[in-house]
Amino acid sequence: MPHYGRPSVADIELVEEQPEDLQPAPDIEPPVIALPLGEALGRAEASALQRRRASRAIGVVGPHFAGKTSLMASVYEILQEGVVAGYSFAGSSTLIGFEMICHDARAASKRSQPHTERTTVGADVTFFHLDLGIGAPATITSLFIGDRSGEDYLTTADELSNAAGFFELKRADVVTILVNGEHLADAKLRHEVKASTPQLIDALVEAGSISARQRVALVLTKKDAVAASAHAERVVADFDEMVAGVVRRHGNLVTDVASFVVAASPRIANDVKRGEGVSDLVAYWMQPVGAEEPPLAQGLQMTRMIDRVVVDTERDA
Ligand SMILES: Nc1nc2c(ncn2[C@@H]2O[C@H](COP(=O)(O)OP(=O)(O)O)[C@@H](O)[C@H]2O)c(=O)[nH]1
Ligand SMILES: [Mg+2]
Repeated sequence: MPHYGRPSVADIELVEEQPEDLQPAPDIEPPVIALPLGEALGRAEASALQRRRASRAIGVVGPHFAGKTSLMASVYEILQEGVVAGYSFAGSSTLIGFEMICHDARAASKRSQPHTERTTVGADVTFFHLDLGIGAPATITSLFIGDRSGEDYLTTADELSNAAGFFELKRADVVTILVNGEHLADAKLRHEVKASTPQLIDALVEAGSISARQRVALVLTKKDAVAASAHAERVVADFDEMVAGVVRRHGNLVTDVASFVVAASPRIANDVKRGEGVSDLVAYWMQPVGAEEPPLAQGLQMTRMIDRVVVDTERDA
């Protein structure tokens, strides 16, 4: 049900779900440089591609199992289905990498038991790359999303020197921190999540990995699990408190702090849709940096967190 004058996740999803022939023609010029259809990029390759055209660098941070890989798969997936936050898919040099993680995510959502993920623990950071087009004639911006194994980040709170090496965060336009919603809803794991997330963020700030000129996105993952839990409201309150704490402690340092709720790869059969909330995050990632012209009014507006998790799923019940 669209609410005119008050953009929400529901409106964005309606646009995405239009049949392909109703969507505006992307009118995108093909990238001039032929792209390899490769796996995730290493540091040098990503840097070379980054110099090619306007780009956004995104660092994704979160403990193992928070949903980092699923989130990246979901960004690729929703772009294959249609226009996301005004942007159309215009190419990628990490197509094979995306196809691999999407395959894994689809397989995982059919399994009842969690599986071991593909990311190699201890490996150096790898980047996924997407070219996104907007407007006619299309302006293309490259999006680079850094993926490092969860364990490297888990140890960060203890080892500040480790964080100093996280160059992909230092160079990121948006540092994206994932909070495992399923764990936050779990009575046994809740306290650990509530303690470790702020610790991780403080450590990254202290190490200079999060600094001025950057924006911070806090993302509550596994919305389906949160909505299905008996403690959905408490999870939302806990997450809100975490966000408020980050704003309080680091709001003066960073350019902006925003929060999101996503379901990249839902497993629970409720009203939460696959990829829900991900387009809002993409819109935030793509926001102009520095003196750049804004590509298009995004109309992105934050809904109260509680509405995004609880009311959304109960409204149709
Ligand atoms: N219920 C639920 N599970 C999810 C969601 N997204 C990811 N997962 C599961 O969470 C586990 C960890 O996800 P993964 O993306 O590998 O996390 P990573 O270790 O941070 O890269 C996998 O079993 C995923 O299937 C979601 O939206 N809902
Ligand atoms: Mg992973």
